Amino acid sequence: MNPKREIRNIAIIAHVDHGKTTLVDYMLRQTGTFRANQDMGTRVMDSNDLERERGITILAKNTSVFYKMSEGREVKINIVDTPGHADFAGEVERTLKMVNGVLLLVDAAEGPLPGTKFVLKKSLELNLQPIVVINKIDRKDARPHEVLDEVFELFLSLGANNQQLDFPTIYCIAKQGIAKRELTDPNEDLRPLFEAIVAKVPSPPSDADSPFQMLVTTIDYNDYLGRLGIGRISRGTIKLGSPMKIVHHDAKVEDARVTKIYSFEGLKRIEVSEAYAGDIIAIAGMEDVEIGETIADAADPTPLPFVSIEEPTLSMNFIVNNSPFAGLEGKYVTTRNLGERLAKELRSNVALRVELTDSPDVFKVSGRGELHLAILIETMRREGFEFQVSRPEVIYKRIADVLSEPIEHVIIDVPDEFVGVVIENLGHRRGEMKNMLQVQGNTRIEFFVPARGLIGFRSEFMTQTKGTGILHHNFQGYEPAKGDISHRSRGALVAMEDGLAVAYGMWKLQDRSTFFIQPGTHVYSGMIVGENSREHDMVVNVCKTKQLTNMRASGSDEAVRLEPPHLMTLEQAIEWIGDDEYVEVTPKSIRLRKRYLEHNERNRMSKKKTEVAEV
Ligand SMILES: Nc1nc2c(ncn2[C@@H]2O[C@H](COP(=O)(O)OP(=O)(O)OP(=O)(O)O)[C@@H](O)[C@H]2O)c(=O)[nH]1
Ligand SMILES: [Mg+2]
Repeated sequence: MNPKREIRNIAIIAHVDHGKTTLVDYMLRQTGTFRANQDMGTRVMDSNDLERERGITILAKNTSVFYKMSEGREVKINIVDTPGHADFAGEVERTLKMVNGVLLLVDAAEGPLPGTKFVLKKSLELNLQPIVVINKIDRKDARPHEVLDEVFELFLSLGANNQQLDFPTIYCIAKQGIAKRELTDPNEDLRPLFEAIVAKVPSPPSDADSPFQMLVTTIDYNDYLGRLGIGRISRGTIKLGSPMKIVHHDAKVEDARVTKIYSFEGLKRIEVSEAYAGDIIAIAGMEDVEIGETIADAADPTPLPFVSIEEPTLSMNFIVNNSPFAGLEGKYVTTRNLGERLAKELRSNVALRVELTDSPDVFKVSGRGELHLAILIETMRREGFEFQVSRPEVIYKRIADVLSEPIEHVIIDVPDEFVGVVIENLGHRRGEMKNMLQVQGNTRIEFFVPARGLIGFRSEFMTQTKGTGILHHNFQGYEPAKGDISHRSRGALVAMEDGLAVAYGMWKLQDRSTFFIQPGTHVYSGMIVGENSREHDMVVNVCKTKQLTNMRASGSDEAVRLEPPHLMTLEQAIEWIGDDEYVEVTPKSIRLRKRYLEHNERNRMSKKKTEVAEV
């Protein structure tokens, strides 16, 4: 082992989809992590099921490569691949504590977008060395020079200092593993990028002789070893069995034993017997360690500061399932199951909050956006959980005694013909237009919109722009609360009784409605089976079968031709429901229901509401 081994620690940051994970593939490939002819697949770092299904990165992950410089030196580059989607920005914030430099990827056609601004701001605040990577220069609509100017403007607007403004730029085609110093370079591999990393990113402090100190920035689980604390060693050396202390958030200090130490090599974690300052490692044997806590030498347990992660902006209630179908499809259904699972999630999902409510069956779960919460719900459902969730609500704050709400910075790219309809829609949602310009034949419009107003917007936007629009948004900040924003304009179709939905019963109703279920679906009284074409809710009997006596008289069953139902995804269901409705989530089903299932009770409750409103 050579404690003096050269190390660089970098994070790859960007707006969603600008090519981070793809670039990591080729960094791994070209440094021999995979044999030249080995079929490694694409986006290997996106290793969990939901990441692969959705084609996005959700969790930040570590890897490393050994790069041989042209003069023969070998440098270890620890790489953190981060998610670009705004809802997972908490992952970026915490992992930046591990690195000394960032590769800021920017799509050569799209240019800097809200996500670019957010991640760049965070890295400038931490004074990390940026390398700007203009990626996807192979795109037909690439405009690398303009994009570079826009990036420079962005640095300026974020108050970058002169040294930060002097960032190196590399042009890339991540998808082909090509990097160039100038657009005209004939180069065909990533060498220029690696060279820039080694030359420009400062090596981490490498004081291996002082007492050991490491901030835990990631937690992972290993089936055999339990909890792993991952971070960059700030100083000192760690050896198997060394006496250590964990300094907890509450300043309590606890003895800890190091049972295993891992170093990252490509996609593997390699067991090592010791590790030195500067390197990123995983430590096993510390069951109680949390993100943001320090592992330190027993003789000198001084804690390191953590970054403050931005607060959640959206919350939903997670409620124990009390529908008539409760417990039929899930493995974990009780209050205790739900409470324990959420507590476990809090230990690694740093941007999440869970609060108890007046009712023991209801947990208030808050996150950074709908997708943040939807991914948690989907993960839990796949693990066998069954529960209900309420309509997402934004989190208001009192700032200088003014009620304030979260505002999103929205950027929309649409063909000119849809500009009018988009402006009108966001106007209803209390959006304020900030800017409008032409980008590559499309119109780019910027708005500030209350986060509240964006709930349910995406699906309308896709329909209104016939799928051609592109929508980006990121948290901008809190502003004094805007006025009312109306929600759904259509009522729910509510099943009248328990039973099996049949085509005949549905067919009778379909002129007035869109169904969310197929015939043959088991329904219960109070379950939502579709959307009414009018504003009010309507109780319907979807289980109604044809009278036997009519059977022959009315001809064959061919008359029953049903429109295809609108089967909702989890996210669509969450966006659709109103205040008095829940989404019931089980490993097998996503159902919508009224909060009060019993029709009379529901009417009473809504009457009560009306009465209150009239006072
Ligand atoms: N044309 C072109 N497409 C690219 C290039 N690099 C990546 N892509 C494509 O861009 C899409 C997004 O790539 P990812 O690597 O998943 O992007 P990402 O930045 O990791 O995305 P998130 O982690 O979800 O933010 C994929 O379809 C890639 O194939 C490139 O150089 N040129
Ligand atoms: Mg990615």
